[in-house]
Amino acid sequence: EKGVEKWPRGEEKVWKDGLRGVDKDIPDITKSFVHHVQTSLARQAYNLDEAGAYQAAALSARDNLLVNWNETQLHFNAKPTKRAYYLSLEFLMGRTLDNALLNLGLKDKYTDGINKLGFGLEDLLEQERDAALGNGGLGRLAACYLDSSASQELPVWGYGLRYQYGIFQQLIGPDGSQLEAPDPWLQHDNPWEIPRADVTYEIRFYGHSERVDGMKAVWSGGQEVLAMAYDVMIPGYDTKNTNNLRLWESKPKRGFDLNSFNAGDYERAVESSNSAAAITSVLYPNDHTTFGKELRLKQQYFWTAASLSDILRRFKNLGKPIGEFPEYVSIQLNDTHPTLAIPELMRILVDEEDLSWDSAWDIVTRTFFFTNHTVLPEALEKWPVTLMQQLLPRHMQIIFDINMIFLQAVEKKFPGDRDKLARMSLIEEGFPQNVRMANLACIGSRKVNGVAELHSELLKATIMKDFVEFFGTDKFFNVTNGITPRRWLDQCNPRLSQLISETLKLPKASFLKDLSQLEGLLKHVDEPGLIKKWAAVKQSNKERLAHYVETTTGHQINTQAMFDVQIKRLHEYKRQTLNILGVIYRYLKIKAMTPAERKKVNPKVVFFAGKAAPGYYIAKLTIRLIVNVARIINVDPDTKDLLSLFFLPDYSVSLAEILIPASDISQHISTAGTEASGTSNMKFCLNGGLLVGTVDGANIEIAEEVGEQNVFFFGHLTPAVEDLRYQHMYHPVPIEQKCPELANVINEVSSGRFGDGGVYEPLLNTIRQNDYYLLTEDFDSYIKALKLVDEAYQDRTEWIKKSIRTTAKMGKFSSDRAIQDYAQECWNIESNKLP
Ligand code: B1H
Repeated sequence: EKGVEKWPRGEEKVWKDGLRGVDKDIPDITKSFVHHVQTSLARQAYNLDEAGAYQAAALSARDNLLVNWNETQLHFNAKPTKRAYYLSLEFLMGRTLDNALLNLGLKDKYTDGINKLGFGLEDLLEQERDAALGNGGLGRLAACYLDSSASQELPVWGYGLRYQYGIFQQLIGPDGSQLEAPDPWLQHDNPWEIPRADVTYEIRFYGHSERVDGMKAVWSGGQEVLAMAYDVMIPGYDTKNTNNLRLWESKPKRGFDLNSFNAGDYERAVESSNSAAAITSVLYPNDHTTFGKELRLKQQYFWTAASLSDILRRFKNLGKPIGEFPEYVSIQLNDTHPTLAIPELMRILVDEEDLSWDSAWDIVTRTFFFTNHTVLPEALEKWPVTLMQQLLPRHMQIIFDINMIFLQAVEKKFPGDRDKLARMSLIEEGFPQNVRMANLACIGSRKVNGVAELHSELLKATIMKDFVEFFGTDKFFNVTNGITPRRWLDQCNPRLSQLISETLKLPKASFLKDLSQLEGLLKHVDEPGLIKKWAAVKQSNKERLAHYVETTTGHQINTQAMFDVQIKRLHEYKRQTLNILGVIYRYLKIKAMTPAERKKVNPKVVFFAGKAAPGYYIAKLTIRLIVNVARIINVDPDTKDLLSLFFLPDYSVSLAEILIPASDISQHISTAGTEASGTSNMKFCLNGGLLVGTVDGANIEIAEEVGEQNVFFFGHLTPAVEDLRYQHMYHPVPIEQKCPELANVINEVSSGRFGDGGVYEPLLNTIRQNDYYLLTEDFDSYIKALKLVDEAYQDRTEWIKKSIRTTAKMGKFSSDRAIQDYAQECWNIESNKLP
């Protein structure tokens, strides 16, 4: 990438032949595998275990990716091209090998080759650890977007952090509670990254900022650390285009703090080198909450500063004037986490590039685009002014300056509206004063979007209301989230993908690149042959899950039962508590039945999985309750054939890939207006699972696509929520009156039916008292919806038809569509396919 005067050096033909040499060897999988066993792993046939064989297979696949990666970079460097950058603190990538082979179109060849060498590819795939550099939906969305960008040959790079520890490993303790263990995923070799020791930047913290003339300043002193790049190859599907995800690692600057060494203070020098390495050591596991921790702010600045330096260097290689920066660069801010990029670009342009404040602000506000992912108040990022002043003195000055100029404009437009000024200010007054990152992200960006229709409307009506009045509505828009059909159909459910291909008489690549083609299934819905095969695929996926559960927990599962799944981060707003209380209700119901009545019950297996933030007490209590209810009901001879319950520990992308294809029905039951979009809802439906849910997030758009008769909606609607909460606050009605069925379930828990009832009091009290998430309001309609689900499941043929219709209408939810929305509405970039 660095501008060499003439390239290649030496003779071009020799270089090209060399490349073709690699190309030619690609199909020769066994050769490249054996080669890596011998040279990269220094092992031999007789001592190669599955872990080693995975490594060899991965290294061999990596060779293919590298060739494509290099060619892609050359291709896009050949002429000035506008690029987009996706800045995200989270990339929840999961495993890579299977995805790489599918995208390269080499899966069959590898299956054969590896067979010949005495291994099974499926077993080797299981050896890979997930790259779990994210909390949940927001991080997985970033990963899907990278896949779609590469697959559509768009010049998009991701920028993130190379955490030493991904999201924690979840264990379940003897009493049923969640325990957390570290996830040192890099202690195993990671063949999917390329260390770039030559791509480093110095990042400053602390020190002081001195104004020079006017708006300009000099920031100096403090502490400097080094950011080093690691590149992760992102192969497109059915294309040579291979994009890049650049992750930064923090390191002590070489010769770091020489002064301390010279002064003989070896210990201090070592300590500060530890503190440099600490910046990228761990992913914060507090999904949806901000903690104001200094190290997190350090992560955010370290990452945005390194990424911007890198982006600016690449831009400068084009030799264009700085004023044209937004013509070549678009930067998407994945939530407010990278918002410091806004004052950082101002600092570079004003202090280092000598631009006037106004020209700099013009460039900034044409470069950035901001996606909001939640309207929950606890997730709105705020940073204490005092902390920011200390850690980033120059940025704090810039933020104050931006604010002053902005508030003057607001005052001009809405004279005398002091409340409005206070609400729109970048600074929240109080003790301490805080910087409001969402306000900064909004005013520093060209456009602002939410992640589903309802959410984007709520954004405009709530946290962005004043900004809509000020900027006008055009700045605000919607991009409904999407998921990549490569991983979430073809990879996780190869048999369904195959069946679809046969039914549509189309190669897989056809609908995997244009998911709207699934609609072609509609005209086959009534064919008995398809119905039978469709049911058989679901059945085999249920058996695969049952096998997984049996080998990991020892429990046998009735695969004839309906599989009901809720898998997502544990959070009160997602209402796993509603689900588990519903399970108890069902259990008590069956217990009270006569044997004859029990014969009519629809057998059901309920699965939960998901992690709770380590400090989220109520969410952890919910896990404990689920686990302990399971321990009772799974061994109750009266009910165990009709109802069983599993909390599968350590939810991950890889576990989702087993659970989702196996589900008959999945639950997306957030209090209306709280789940911005949800993306697993799309994954279940794409795999022919039906959905029970509230009228929230992307559930609404799914129902619009598949028809309301194919989803099971329940609960109050968003406009009612505010009033209901008000009533709960000021005119509370005892739960026995409001919802006697639920009151009864709660009493059973409380009285110790599932182990020490006292343990759960704090959880139960959230319902008895404020009931902020309105379980008492929605419980009855929830139970009714589940009853409709049971009834619908009785007519299996009709159910399968619903399933086929659901899959058929999922085209809209491809992340390819979502990325096109961003490419056209925001980034103004074009596809460019490698020859
Ligand atoms: C979503 C987050 C989130 N919204 C803060 N907000 C975090 C906020 O570590 N933090 O500080 C981490 C995550 N995540 C999710 O984004 C929404 O809840 C989902 O509804 C949505 O589908 C997903 C992707 O847009």
